[in-house]
Amino acid sequence: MFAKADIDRALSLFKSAKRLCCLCHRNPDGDAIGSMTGIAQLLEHIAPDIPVKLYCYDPSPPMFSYLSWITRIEQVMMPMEGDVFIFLDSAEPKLTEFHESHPQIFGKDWPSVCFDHHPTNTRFATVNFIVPEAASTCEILADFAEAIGLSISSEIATCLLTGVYTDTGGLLHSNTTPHVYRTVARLLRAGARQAVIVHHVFRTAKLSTLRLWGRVLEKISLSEEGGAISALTEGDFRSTGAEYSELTGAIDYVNAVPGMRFSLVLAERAGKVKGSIRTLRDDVDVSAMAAKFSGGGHRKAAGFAVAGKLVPETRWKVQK
Ligand SMILES: [Mn+2]
Repeated sequence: MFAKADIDRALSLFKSAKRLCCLCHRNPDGDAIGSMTGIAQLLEHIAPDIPVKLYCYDPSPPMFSYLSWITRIEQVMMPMEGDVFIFLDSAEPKLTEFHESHPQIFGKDWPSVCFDHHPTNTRFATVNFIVPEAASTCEILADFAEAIGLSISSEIATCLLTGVYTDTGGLLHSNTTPHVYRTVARLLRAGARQAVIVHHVFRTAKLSTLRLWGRVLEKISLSEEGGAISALTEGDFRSTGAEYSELTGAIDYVNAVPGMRFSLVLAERAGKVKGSIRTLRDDVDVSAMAAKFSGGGHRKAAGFAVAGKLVPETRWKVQK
């Protein structure tokens, strides 16, 4: 699955580092957090004497507090000479939000290794493990550990299974391949705490989240193009007391309306409108729709962000 030359290069980069700096995308999801805490602990075995740092622009959602190493994630980063960066689940530098403050770490002159499953990955790192067929970055890391003959501890398995579960919607999305199930089997055998993950990730919701999702659902409208569309203003977030990150997952319910070509959830955030698009259909490519707004993603799940705000539009017609 991986080229031996890439594995050798990555391992020698890991072992030659002064510090190993793991970095995932901002607004981290279960795959970003799971892959970052998972690789950090694998690196401890690969290069035992080298300090491992974990960075994310935004704090981890509290639901992942059961993961080991979660408290070691820092939001302020100070790259130093000799650092080797490990990028997780990030298709391009700007998704980490460190691209403007620390552009140097994304250049070919700075040694780095990237693990990612997004087909839009720009291969910006020195060594790239990009596997678009993988449903999650955590799945790639499980294979990487196997490829280099590392056994996975129960703690690491819990981190990796978290990403496998969240990026497949609890093994329900169409990206849930036989290989995903094989990975799940391996991680469970390694002692992944499945019940803990299910409880925290799928069976726990704050009151503000439920109220926000209520807004999403009551505001669904159907467009002439066959889209189920909902839109949340900053006022919706204010009045429900929900954070932007609490929107994650709501779109799956919008996507449940029968007969639609796609679903779209728009949300205002800090002068931008962010859009998430999903489809259940094979003949619709939502990453192409997102690309029209300079976004990207997968055929069945994509997103974009444009500057501006949401303005309601009411259409009236005469009924005879
Ligand atoms: Mn992912």
